[in-house]
Amino acid sequence: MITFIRKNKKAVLLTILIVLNFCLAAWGDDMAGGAPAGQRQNKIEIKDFMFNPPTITVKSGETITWINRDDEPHTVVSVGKQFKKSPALDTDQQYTVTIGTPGTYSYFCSVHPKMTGTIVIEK
Ligand SMILES: [Cu+2]
Repeated sequence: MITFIRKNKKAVLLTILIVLNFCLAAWGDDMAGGAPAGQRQNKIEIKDFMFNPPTITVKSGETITWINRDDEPHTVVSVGKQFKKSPALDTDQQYTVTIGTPGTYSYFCSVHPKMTGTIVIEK
């Protein structure tokens, strides 16, 4: 009986640890976002020389943030110079733009011009 209780205690402790871990992970995610609550996060990850997602649709005035997950530097440059180009982004560096005018915006990485992406701005 005593061994059963001991084992049970271990299981309870383990469960608490797992739940705590989950909470911390969620909290960490929130902190990384940095945007006020209620605002949609439009994130584009740069990984393996690709913009992911390659096409993103956002509402006018919302922010769009790129984050470089590669070890190589990348940039974000509007094909039609419709928004300010980013500096070279090192690993884990971010770049954010806000576009107000609805339309379709193509962009590329000036270091690797084959890397392309599209932003669709809705009203
Ligand atoms: Cu690049």
